[in-house]
Amino acid sequence: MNCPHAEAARAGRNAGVITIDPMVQDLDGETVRLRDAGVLARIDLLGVPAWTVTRHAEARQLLVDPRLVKDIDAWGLWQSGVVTRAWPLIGMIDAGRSMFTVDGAEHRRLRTKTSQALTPRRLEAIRPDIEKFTDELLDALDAARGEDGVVDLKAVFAQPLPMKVVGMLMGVDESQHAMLTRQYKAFFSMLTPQDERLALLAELDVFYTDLVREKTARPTDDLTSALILAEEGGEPLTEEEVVGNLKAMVAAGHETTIGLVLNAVRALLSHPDQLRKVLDGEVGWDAVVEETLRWDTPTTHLLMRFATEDVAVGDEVIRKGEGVVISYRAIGRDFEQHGPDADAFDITRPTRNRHMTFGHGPHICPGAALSRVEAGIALPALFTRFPGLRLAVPDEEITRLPVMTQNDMAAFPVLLG
Ligand code: STR
Repeated sequence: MNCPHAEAARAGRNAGVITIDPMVQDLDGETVRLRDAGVLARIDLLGVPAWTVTRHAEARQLLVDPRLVKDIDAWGLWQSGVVTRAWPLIGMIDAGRSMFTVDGAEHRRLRTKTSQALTPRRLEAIRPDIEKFTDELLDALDAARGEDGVVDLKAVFAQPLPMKVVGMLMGVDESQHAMLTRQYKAFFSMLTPQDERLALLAELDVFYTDLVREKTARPTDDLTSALILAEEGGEPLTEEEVVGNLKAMVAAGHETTIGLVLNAVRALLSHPDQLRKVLDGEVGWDAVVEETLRWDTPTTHLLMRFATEDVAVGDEVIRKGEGVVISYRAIGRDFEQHGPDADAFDITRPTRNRHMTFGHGPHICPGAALSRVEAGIALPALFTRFPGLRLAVPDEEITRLPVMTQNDMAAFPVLLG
C-alpha cells in the first residue's frame, strides 16, 4: 500500500485505542469494538488521535452542544502543526467555508436557502425527473448485461442516479458528471496518494469557482443560482461561500446516496423473506429505506468537531482542543436505542425510524428528504423491472473500498434475472 500514514497507524495500535482501518477489512468487527469500548472511544485515524461517540443518546446531546464546533482552527493538533494538509483525511475537515464548516448564526445564514430548497414539498416538483432518470438507467442496466448476464449495479445504476439528481439541482452539466464521479472516487479512496488528492481538490475548486462565476453572469433556475442571488434586504453569500456550499452538496448528494441504494439492495437480497414481504406489499419501501439507514449507514464516521472547552461525557472528558468524530454505524447498532437484536436487519422493527443516520441538531443533513425520495423511487423501480434480481457472486465476495468515512463497495455484480 502506498499510504505511509496507514502503515504508521497500524503499527501504532495501542491499548484502549481503536485503530480505524483505512482498508476497511472488517467493518462489522470494528463497529462492535467501538460499541463495546463505551460511550466515548479513543480512536486512531491514520496516526492522529481523536474521540468518537458511539451511542445514540450521547451523540444526540453532543450534536446540539455549542461547545463543539466545526472550525478546524479550534483543533489543538492543527494549531500546533501536528496535523497538516499532508494528512489524508484533511479534506474531510478543511473543506472551505460552507454550511458544513461553520456554526451559529453564520451557519444559519449559509444554510437556510439550501434547506428550504430541499423540503419534501419542494422536492415533489422534481419527482418526475428522478423517475425519468431511474427509468433511463434501468434501460441502461438491461443493455449493459454481459454475455454471462452479469452487470455492475453500482457503476451502471446506483452511482449515476444521485449524480444526475444533484447535478440537475445544482446546475452541473451532464458532460461533467463522469469527471466528478472519478474525482470523488479518488478523493475518498485511501489508496490515492495525498499529493494527488490535494491536486484534485484544487482542480475541483477551479471547476466549481468557474461554475459559480458563470451562474453569476447568467443565472438559471438551479440552486446554485439561487444561492448567488441576494435575499430581499439580506446579505448575499460570498463567492467562496457559494462554492463551498456547492462542493458540499455535490460531494454529499452523490457519495452517500450510492451507499443507501446499494446497501438496501444488498440487505434485501440477503434477507429474501423480508424482500418477499415488501414485494407482497405487506411492508412499505419506506421501511426498507429507514432500516437500511439504521443498520448499514452510508456514512460510517463523520469528521469532525472540536471542543472549545472541556466537555464531560459519561466518565470521560473531551479536553478543550480535542477532536470528536461521530460514529454513525455504531450508533445505528446501539442496544439501548434499538434493543438486543440491534445487529439484525429487520424492516418490521418498531424503532426503524428512530435512527440518527442523518445527524441531529443544526447540521442535520439538509439532503435527508432528497435521499429518501431517490431511494424510494429507485428501489421499487429496480425490483419491479427485475423481479429476479440476484447477486452474481456470494455476498462475502463483495468488497469494500478503502474509504475510512463512508460505507462504499467497489462493485455490486448482479444478475438481472
Ligand atoms: C468532501 C470534500 C468537499 O469538497 C466538501 C465536503 C463537505 C461536505 C462533506 C464532504 C466534503 C464529504 C462527505 C460528507 C459531506 C457532508 C455529508 C457527507 C461528510 C468534506 C457525509 O458523508 C455525511
